[in-house]
Amino acid sequence: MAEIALKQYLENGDIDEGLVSVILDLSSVFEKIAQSFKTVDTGKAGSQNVYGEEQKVLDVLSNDLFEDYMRKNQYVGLIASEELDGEIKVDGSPYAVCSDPLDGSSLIDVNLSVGTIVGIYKTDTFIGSKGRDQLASVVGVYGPRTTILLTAKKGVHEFTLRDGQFFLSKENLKVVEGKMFAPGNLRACKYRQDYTDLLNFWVKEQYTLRYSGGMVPDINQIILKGKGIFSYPGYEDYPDGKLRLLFECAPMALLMEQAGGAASDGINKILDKELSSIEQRSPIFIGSKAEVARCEEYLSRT
Ligand code: P6P
Repeated sequence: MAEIALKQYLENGDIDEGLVSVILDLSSVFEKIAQSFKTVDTGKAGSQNVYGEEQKVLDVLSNDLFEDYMRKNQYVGLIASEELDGEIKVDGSPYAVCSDPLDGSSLIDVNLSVGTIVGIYKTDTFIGSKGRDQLASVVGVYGPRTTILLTAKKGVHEFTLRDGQFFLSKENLKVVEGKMFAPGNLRACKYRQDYTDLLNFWVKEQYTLRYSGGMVPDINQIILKGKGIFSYPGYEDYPDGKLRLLFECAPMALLMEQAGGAASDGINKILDKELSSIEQRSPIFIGSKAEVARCEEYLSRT
């Protein structure tokens, strides 16, 4: 494959110049976040985010990079971040960008892969939006290599960082069927026979277990391997589970649907759920169409 740089790919792809500008700025944010792991303390920042979760130094640094670049981008008028309170009006510019700047930050001090999740809309408020309104989803994946999974609703493509630039490494990624599972929140089995039965199916069918505790690397693996299912249900104490609809579930769901897969909360498609609050959480079952359908079937059992 001839080396195609991200900027060239976007400009050749008939994508709005504002969206190109935002995506290129995000790629700079990802590069700097990846660089920070080599030098910055992996410890606690001594502060909490709006959810009362203890922030790591790298959480704050990643958010600062995201916020700084987006505030300075002439096309961005609204931002929201898992590390900030509510949505922040920058100006009247058309694009709205939401992010989990460093998903899975607790995995860094055990040297596991993490990522940055970003959804891009054209709106003046995220409230009332649906994931299907996103114009693009851009996910930074920090593993042995630094990569980007990107969709601007024209398929899903991977770009890899090399010598300070992102180059196209995989084009038109597709998810079909295959026996691989990333089962989250197993503690729900204490209360939910339906989820226990679903897990027993995967185990008895000898599915390959691939769960790292990082939503980004776990779903990145499903998209790159082209198969599998990631599950994170709720249960009575936490009926909506742990993962945020705006910052995590919706951007990942857009990538998965664009790759020919599906994403559901067990009943409804993630991308059709209307956002009622910035911090809204959602159960999520995301992967190949047949596996998501299987989840919905098992989880409809009482
Ligand atoms: P658990 C990381 O904290 C995260 O938000 C996702 O990246 C990941 O999929 C999930 O939580 C892991 O949750 O309950 O397995 O620790």
